[in-house]
Amino acid sequence: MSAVIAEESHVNKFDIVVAPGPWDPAPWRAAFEAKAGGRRVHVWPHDGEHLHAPAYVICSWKAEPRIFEALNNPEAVFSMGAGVDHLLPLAERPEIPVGRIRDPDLTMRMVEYVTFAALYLHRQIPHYQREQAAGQWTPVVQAAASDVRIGILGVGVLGKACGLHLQQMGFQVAGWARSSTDVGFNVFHGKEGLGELLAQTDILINLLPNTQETHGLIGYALFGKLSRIGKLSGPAFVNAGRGEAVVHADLQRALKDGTLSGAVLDVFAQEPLPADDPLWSMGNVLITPHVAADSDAAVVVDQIMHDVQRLESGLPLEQGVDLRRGY
Ligand code: NDP
Ligand code: OXD
Repeated sequence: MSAVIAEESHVNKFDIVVAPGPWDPAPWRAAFEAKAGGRRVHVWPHDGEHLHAPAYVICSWKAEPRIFEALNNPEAVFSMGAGVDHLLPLAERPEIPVGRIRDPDLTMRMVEYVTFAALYLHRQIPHYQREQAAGQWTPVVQAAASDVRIGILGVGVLGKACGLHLQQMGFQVAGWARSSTDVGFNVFHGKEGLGELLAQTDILINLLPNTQETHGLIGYALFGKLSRIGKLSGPAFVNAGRGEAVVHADLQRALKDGTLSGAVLDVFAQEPLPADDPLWSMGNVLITPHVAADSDAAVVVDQIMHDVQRLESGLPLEQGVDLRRGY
C-alpha cells in the first residue's frame, strides 16, 4: 500500500459506515476507529439503520442489500475483500464510486492456499491419508512437477500471482481470461480457448469472480473436457474463487463417478456448506470454510482510509472497480 496522503484540515471529512455482514463487528469497529483520523465511525446495522450525516462512505462485507435503501446516498462504497459480487446491485448506480482490496498480503495468502492445494493433489496426499488410516505402507509412483499441467481460470491479481508461483516450482502453467495476455504464462481466451486449456490440464484451479458470465460456467461437461492422459490418477479441481461459478450437483457427480479424481474446495454457492451435503463425506474431497485468503483488518482499513482521503480531496479511488464490467 502506498503511503497515506496527508490529512488536510480544510477538506470535509466523511463519516465511515462499517457493515461487516456475517463477520464479528467488534474488531472492525476497533480497526476503523483507530485509523479514522477523527471521522465518526458507525457500525451498521448495530448503531442504527439510518444515519444523520452530510456525507458518508460505506465499507461492506456481504451486508444485507437493504443497507443501500437505508443509506442510499454514499460518497463511495468499499468491499472489505477482493470480491465485489456482493456489491453488484450497485452496478445500476454508476455515479457511486466502488472500491475493493488489492493487496500483497491477501494475494500471498491465496498463493499459499493454491500452492498447498496443488501440492496436496500432486503429491497424492489423499492416497497416503487413506493408507495411514489403514496402517498401510504403500508407496505409489510420483510424477515430477514438470510433468503436471495446471490450468487457472482467471489470471487477475490472484490468478496471475498463483500461476507465477506454481510455474517457479516447476509446474506447467496456463490460464484463461477475458482479455489479459501478458501475465508470464500462456493465456487462452473465449469458448474455444477454454476447450484448448482444459484438454491440456491435469489440475484445474478456479479463481474467477462471480459475474453473470461466470455463473454456472463450471459443470459436468467442462470437467469431462479435462485431460485424462496426464501423470495424476485423473484430473482434479481446486475452487478458491466463488462457488457460484460451479454447478454444485455436477461437481458431486464428477467426483463420484471418477470424472474428477479429487478436489480441494474453499468456496460454495451456499455457505456454510449444509451439514448434509454429500461432499463432506467424500474421501477424495478436502473442504475448507472460505479461508483461502482472509482479509487482514489492519491492511483492509489502511487501504480503504487511503482511498477515503483521496475522495475527500476530490481525487479518484486508487482501488476502484467498474461494476458494469462485473468484477
Ligand atoms: P481480478 O478482478 O483481478 O481478476 C479476475 C480474473 O478473471 C481476470 O483475469 C479476468 O479476465 C477473469 N475473468 C473475469 N470474467 C471472465 C470471463 N467471463 N471469462 C474469462 N475470464 C474472466 O480478481 P482477483 O484475482 O483479485 O480475485 C478473483 C476472485 O477470487 C475474486 O473475485 C473472489 O471471488 C475470489 N476470492 C476468494 C477468496 C477466498 O478466500 N476464497 C479471497 C479473495 C478473492 P481479464 O484479466 O481479462 O480481465
Ligand atoms: C474476498 C474473499 O473476496 O474473501 O476477499 O472471498
